[in-house]
Amino acid sequence: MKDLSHAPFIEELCDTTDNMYRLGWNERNGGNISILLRDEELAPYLEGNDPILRDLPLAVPFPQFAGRYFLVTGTGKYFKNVSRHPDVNLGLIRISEDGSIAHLLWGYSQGGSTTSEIVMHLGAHWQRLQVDAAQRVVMHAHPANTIAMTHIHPWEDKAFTLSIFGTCTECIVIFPDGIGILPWMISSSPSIGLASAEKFKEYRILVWALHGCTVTGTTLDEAFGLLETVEKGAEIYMKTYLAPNRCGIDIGMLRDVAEAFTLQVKPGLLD
Ligand code: 2HA
Ligand code: ZN
Repeated sequence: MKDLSHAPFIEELCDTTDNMYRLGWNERNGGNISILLRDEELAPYLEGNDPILRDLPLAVPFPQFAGRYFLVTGTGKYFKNVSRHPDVNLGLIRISEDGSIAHLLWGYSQGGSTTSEIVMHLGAHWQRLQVDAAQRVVMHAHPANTIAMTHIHPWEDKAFTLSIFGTCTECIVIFPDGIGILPWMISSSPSIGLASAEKFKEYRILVWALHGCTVTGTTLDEAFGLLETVEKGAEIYMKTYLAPNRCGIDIGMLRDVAEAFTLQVKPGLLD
């Protein structure tokens, strides 16, 4: 395997982790990203019979991804450090034939493994690919306002989505398919991974109560933009929800936006 450090997909991931860190979404080792790489973007870096550096067992097997390559942030690694040392903080894995092992081909050069949320990532990739074959990015972060909102708002998909839609006009335009919420669960567990995968059948955006937010996208930019817009809505919500003269965007106004922009709003959301 040739050195991937300057591959375009690594450089883009480094820019993204830098931006996420500077926005305060990924403190310490918080957050994780995975990208399902296309064979053609990886081909220039493969050398035929690339040696497996280490085998990393998966708690839940994903035979449906046998032979597929993922670029994944490492467990315990800091987003703050990814761009300076991509080979330490990122790993390129290939899923084994039976789906139970991630073969490490590059990265995690000072030890370590894939993100602790790998079951959620692989589950989310699989479910979103069934909906849209172009979706290749799963991005998890801890944006403060989104988490804060889950302290004061019911954990209910439709109500949470409408509260965010009510904050600024752009939200319904950017994610008319809404936001799913998972009640508080132990993070990094196979059970939160599998429960999340269920929600990703329906949503591209999943808020984990009292923890953070995960989005899926076709590109890093698209996923980043979703997170950014959810967090902007949550910030406005947190700044205004106690104001006695708060107005907000009501259902009638949301219907007008949906019509003006011919949005594919999730059925039932604006009823
Ligand atoms: O990577 O964000 O959810 C640390 C986490 C766990
Ligand atoms: Zn997290």
